[in-house]
Amino acid sequence: MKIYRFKENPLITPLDVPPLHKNHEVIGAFNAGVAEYKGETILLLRVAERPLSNVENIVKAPVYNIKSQSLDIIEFSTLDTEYDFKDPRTIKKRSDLIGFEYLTSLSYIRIARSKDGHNFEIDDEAFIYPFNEYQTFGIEDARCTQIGDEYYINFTSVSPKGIVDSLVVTKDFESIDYLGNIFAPDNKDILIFPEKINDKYYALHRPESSNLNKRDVWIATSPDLISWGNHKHLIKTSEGDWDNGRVGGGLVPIKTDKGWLEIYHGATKDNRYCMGAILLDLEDPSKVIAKSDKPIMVPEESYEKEGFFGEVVFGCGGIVKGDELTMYYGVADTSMAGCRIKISEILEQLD
Ligand code: MAN
Repeated sequence: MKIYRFKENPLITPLDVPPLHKNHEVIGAFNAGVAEYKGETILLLRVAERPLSNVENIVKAPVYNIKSQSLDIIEFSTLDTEYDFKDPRTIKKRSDLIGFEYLTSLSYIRIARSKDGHNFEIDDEAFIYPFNEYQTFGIEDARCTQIGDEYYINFTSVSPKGIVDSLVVTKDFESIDYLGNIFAPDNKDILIFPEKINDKYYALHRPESSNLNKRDVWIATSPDLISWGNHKHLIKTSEGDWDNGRVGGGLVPIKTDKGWLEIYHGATKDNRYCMGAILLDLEDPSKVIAKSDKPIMVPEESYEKEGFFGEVVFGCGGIVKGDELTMYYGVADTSMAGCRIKISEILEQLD
């Protein structure tokens, strides 16, 4: 299977995005949801901003304050033995075996627009910025499902209450209507199918069981996109060498003659993220027809291997034209890249 990475990659880097907050730097413009709107390609970028720190041994955590509608900056000394700063994304309590106490950056969603799918212009303002108590640590990794002329955008909302998935809808990529939190904590990587199947909406989701140390993909149904039930386990991590840590949905499922094609991510226990593929039954997507035993894409290029958090390819959306998928994907938790893949070739690998 051949993957044609765009020669302009990376398409968008943090340097292309001016920070919205004073005394902050943009450290990531990545993991974007994708839509086509009025002939343009829209990327719903996850922009991560970090407070500037010019004092050695100080790490800062930005927290959105709902009351003052501004950021509180909490400071930690790296000499403080109560905390662990090894993972650049988080500040952890050493006494806690799992999880984190704070994030080192605050993410929100900002739009990049393009007429040719290669050259992007970035909006001056945020499109979706934290607006409630579930989002005080930020909002991340949007996915966008078009149903008719409505675009349903779901994203990860992070706060001390946990990691939930929230849903908004837009018709114009200017204003949004908030539809609430659709999956309870901890849950990420929700992918809403683009049409009803036998009169039900379907979504993939990735609950996290810390008791059993499980991060597998599940599937649920809904009459209205808001209440989700009928949860079933879909795919699990494998003993193999590329997805033994976690799996999670990636792109909005693509309808093909052979079934629903889901391009998902798998990560090792030490966080190397690749993309794999599964095929789900057209009439009942809770039935897995095939699963790739090898990844379809691995971090290979320098922009995929090196960055804020290296060895990551993380696709959240794409655009399908006939047999061709243009996938936009986050690289190294830093930038956005693009590639073209033939859907028929992915399906062949699943035979
Ligand atoms: C993980 C990573 C981070 C993210 C947090 C909260 O630690 O995916 O990038 O900010 O989870 O979702």
